[in-house]
Amino acid sequence: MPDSLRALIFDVDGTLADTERDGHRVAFNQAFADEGLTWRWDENVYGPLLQVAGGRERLLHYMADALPAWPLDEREALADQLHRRKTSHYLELVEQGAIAWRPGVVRLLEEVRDAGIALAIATTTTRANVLALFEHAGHADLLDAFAAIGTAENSARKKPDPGIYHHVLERLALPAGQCLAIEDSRAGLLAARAAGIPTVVTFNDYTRGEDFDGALRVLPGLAVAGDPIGNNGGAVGETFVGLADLRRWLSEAHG
Ligand code: XBP
Ligand code: MG
Repeated sequence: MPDSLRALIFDVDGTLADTERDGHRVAFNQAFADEGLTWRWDENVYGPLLQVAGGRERLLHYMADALPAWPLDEREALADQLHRRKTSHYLELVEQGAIAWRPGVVRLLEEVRDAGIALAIATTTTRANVLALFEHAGHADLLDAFAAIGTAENSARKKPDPGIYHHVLERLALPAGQCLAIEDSRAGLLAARAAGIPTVVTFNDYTRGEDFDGALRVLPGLAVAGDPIGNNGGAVGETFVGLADLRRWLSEAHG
């Protein structure tokens, strides 16, 4: 079957785990304190900043307002320094167990792996962050099941640019139509769709309400109360998105 599912490509931040509020955001603030800066990104400030993908890019965006008189090269040097520190704080937080998988994620990863379908990652975050998540949130063994792990280091441009998805498709050596992406944000959805990949959105508190036009399905998560995905006959309880759902949705996408 030319259109059958051959690979499932996961975004990381906000999709595999809710990393932003208690992870990246906290780490940015720790980096600001290290540098003697009074900047603090509370949850309300951080939400809109998430529209800018990439931690370094997010810092530069903020600094354009916070330090308007600084020449660009000095802002870039400070952004690099802050981002290095932020990454090291983030890794410490992950090591301390601050970040957990979103419900239903590990179950789906295992089901897809056991079915012999390729797993992949397409993220704008730093590679070390992805590896640490698997190692310290448990399930380091799952890393072996990933045929491609595309991270910030593999694409100069961040989502919504499709660069990271193109990289992952090339590594997988598969056509976009035989893959399915899972994303949590509009920027991620646009990136995957621009690479031609059918995409399921599992939104979170930061991305709820974004425009997900073009998604194959828009869900509150991979494990949801009630029966929004229609695979348990309407019974109330916890329902997990499984491989059968993904296959069904993908075949719908191909008409
Ligand atoms: C989300 C991002 C990242 C993180 C911070 O990536 O935009 O920038 O917020 O990580 P995705 P870095 O949803 O694609 O996983 O500071 O390492 O960029
Ligand atoms: Mg994301």
